[in-house]
Amino acid sequence: MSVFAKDLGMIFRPPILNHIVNCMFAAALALSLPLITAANAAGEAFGEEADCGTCSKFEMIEPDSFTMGADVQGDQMGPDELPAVAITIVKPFMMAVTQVTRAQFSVFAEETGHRTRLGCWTYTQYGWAQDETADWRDPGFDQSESDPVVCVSREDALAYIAWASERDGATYRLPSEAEWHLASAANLPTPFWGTRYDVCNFGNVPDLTSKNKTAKAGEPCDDGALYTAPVASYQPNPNGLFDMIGNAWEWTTDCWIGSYEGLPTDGSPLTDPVCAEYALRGHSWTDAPGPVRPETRYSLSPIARQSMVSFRLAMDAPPPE
Ligand SMILES: [Ca+2]
Repeated sequence: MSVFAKDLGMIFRPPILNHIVNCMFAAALALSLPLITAANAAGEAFGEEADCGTCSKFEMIEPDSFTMGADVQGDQMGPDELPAVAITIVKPFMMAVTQVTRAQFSVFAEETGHRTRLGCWTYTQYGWAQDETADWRDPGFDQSESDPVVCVSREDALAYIAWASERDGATYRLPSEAEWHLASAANLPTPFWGTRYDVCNFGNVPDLTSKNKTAKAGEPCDDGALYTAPVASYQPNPNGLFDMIGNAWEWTTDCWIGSYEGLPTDGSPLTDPVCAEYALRGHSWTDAPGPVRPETRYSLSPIARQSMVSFRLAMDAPPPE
């Protein structure tokens, strides 16, 4: 079930009512739902600006039990995937259908004046390097407004989330790593895309397009993208989420300790009040060790920015009516 946050009966706030109304209108159109609630009560006109370009659309992820990691390191598996942890997520949650786009982040940056300290780890003609002139607006390659925003630190992501939550009267957050794992369909016995020859149908990965150009190795297929691709350019995963493999790594809530030791079994994140690095998932358009796998982990300082890193929103599911 696809829904917009605005359609979930969130708390409505007068200063953002017009925006919410617009988003509800677009959501209702998409879902053929009746237009109801706060907007009518407030006497606002519907549909004058049915532009939901800055809203995020969500999918409900149903609860499940699954194992994350392994007790014995297998082929293609990093040592950071040890040990096996039996996870049971008992409540549904919501995951944004796409990564946050440049267009969405631009609105945030313009409205808040949020400053991203210049500098980003970018791909140059000499390989990967810190470019002190690069930032999310200029990550070292051309992007469309529909591409995922990159060169955003975890702190930038949290600032966006706080702003978007206030705007929408919602409580957005990053997903925990276990939630990301479940949402990415990594609990399935085989990759959702089938074989390595098929992964290009489901994501922008290091591939034959990028091999020996922006990636040393590549999957044996062609997705047509050297750098990032517009979000939702490829087929969604079984949960209706786009780019859950490739395009850009995604920040999670979890503190990174280099293993799953002590990972909570209820799907909540591993936390540490003094956390030097946080976990990311999902791969990107460029190299990562081994074939692309949804289980592969990555870690970065919360202030690090890289041109292969983005994020997507998550939130708790609304209580059943
Ligand atoms: Ca590619």
